[in-house]
Amino acid sequence: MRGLLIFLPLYTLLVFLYTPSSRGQVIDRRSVVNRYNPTRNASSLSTPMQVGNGNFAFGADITGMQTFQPFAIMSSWGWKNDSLPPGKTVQDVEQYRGVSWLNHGRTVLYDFGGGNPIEQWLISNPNRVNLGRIGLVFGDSKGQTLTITENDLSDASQELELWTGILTSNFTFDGVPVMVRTASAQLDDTVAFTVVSSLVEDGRIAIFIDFPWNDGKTKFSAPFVGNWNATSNHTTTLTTNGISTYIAHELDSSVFMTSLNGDGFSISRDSPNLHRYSIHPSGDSSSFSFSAAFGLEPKLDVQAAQQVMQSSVNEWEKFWEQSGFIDVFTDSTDPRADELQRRIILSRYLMRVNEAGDTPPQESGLVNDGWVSGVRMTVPSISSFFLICIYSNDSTGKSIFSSKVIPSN
Ligand SMILES: *[C@@H]1O[C@H](CO)[C@@H](O)[C@H](O)[C@H]1NC(C)=O
Ligand SMILES: *[C@@H]1O[C@H](CO)[C@@H](O)[C@H](O)[C@H]1NC(C)=O
Ligand SMILES: *[C@@H]1O[C@H](CO)[C@@H](O)[C@H](O)[C@H]1NC(C)=O
Ligand SMILES: *[C@@H]1O[C@H](CO)[C@@H](O)[C@H](O)[C@H]1NC(C)=O
Ligand SMILES: *[C@@H]1O[C@H](CO)[C@@H](O)[C@H](O)[C@H]1NC(C)=O
Ligand SMILES: CC(=O)N[C@H]1CO[C@H](CO)[C@@H](O)[C@@H]1O
Repeated sequence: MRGLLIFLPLYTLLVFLYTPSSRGQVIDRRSVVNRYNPTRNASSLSTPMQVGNGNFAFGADITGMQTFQPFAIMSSWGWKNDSLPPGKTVQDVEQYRGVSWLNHGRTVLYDFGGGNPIEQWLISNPNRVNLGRIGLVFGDSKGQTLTITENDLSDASQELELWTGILTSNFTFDGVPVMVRTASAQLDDTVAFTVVSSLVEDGRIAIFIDFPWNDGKTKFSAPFVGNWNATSNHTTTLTTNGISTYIAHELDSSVFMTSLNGDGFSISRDSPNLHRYSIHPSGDSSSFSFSAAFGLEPKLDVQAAQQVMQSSVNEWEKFWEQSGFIDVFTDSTDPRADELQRRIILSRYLMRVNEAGDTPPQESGLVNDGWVSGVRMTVPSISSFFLICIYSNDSTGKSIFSSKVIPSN
């Protein structure tokens, strides 16, 4: 009886705590998320808009592509080793030893201080490769390609819808409106675009795809990775065999494949000395959809842009709906709540694009190597902690740690 008396108030309290009405109303996640959609009117030179899936990220300029800025396309699997320093062998690399320092009474071997050129080679390798660049080409009414800059566009406005992962970019060129939609597939590493404009119908818009040389020297140069001038140090080869269209990009001993799909198009190499290819829509529609799948093997069944967009909508919605969610903003009277909520939402978007891959990279993200060695095991474990928080959900798919901050006054 005494036990019951003791436990009764506790039991009552628990019932009270778990009564749905006392847990507050369901968070309107969609409106909380989309409140913080990033918008722009010009490219940022330091911070591209990003679409991606954790294993793959694409940085976009104001056109929703990489027309004016060669932002990177990077992945969790796209790595390369530079050739060894002249006269050095794999054995030399394996035998490299850094300095030994006395640390708390014992000798600890560190990886630095072992002497160049091997030390520098180890710093530079492996390096994550910028897989390419995809942008728009503008032409005049006679079909001549124009050299233009971002200043030639007007009325630029861009919005990344965080809820769906779809980036919409509107601008006017030569008095004609253009809309570009950009998204990343979620279950493979494909980026897709839909370009809508009468310029497409008039044959005045094409797409280019280009490939940089990569080596350890540009490892830390995010958001611009790769060297676009060393065209003779690497090769690209276009294959169009009626079933598939793909470009093989070979750098030292690494080969990366870019497989293409789209509404009818023709593709040609701009020049044998360049790694730049032009893709011309062949239909007479005012809309052109195009997708590029990246991988170590050519892909026969590259998802159409429509499928990629749908995959983006489905998986992002699932992510926002089914993972843990924190709403500090709704009903809060604290003026700081809005900014805190904005940072929570944007961090979660960036974490999922940059850190939620099969092997999460260092904390600077998928497109910014940021650390000396290629692999850094401590950081994935820290990242995993955040990922566990982000992905935690109960069996019904509902958040297990939605929370609300009660206004402090
Ligand atoms: C780079 O070289 C190291 C050491 O030989 C090797 O273990 C690794 O697999 C190589 N990575 C790539 C991407 O070639
Ligand atoms: C800037 O972009 C926003 C949306 O991204 C748009 O509403 C606004 O009209 C744009 N402003 C200008 C000057 O283009
Ligand atoms: C882009 O244009 C479309 C069609 O006019 C419009 O629905 C959309 O809101 C615009 N988006 C931005 C970011 O300007
Ligand atoms: C490479 O080319 C770019 C323009 O494409 C230029 O800005 C850069 O200075 C060049 N770099 C070198 C090392 O020549
Ligand atoms: C390209 O190859 C040439 C010849 O091997 C070499 O001298 C040059 O340093 C290489 N360029 C880069 C950027 O690695
Ligand atoms: C991390 C985790 O448990 N994720 C699960 C969340 O819920 C969805 C749908 O119920 C599962 O598919 C995930 O595996």
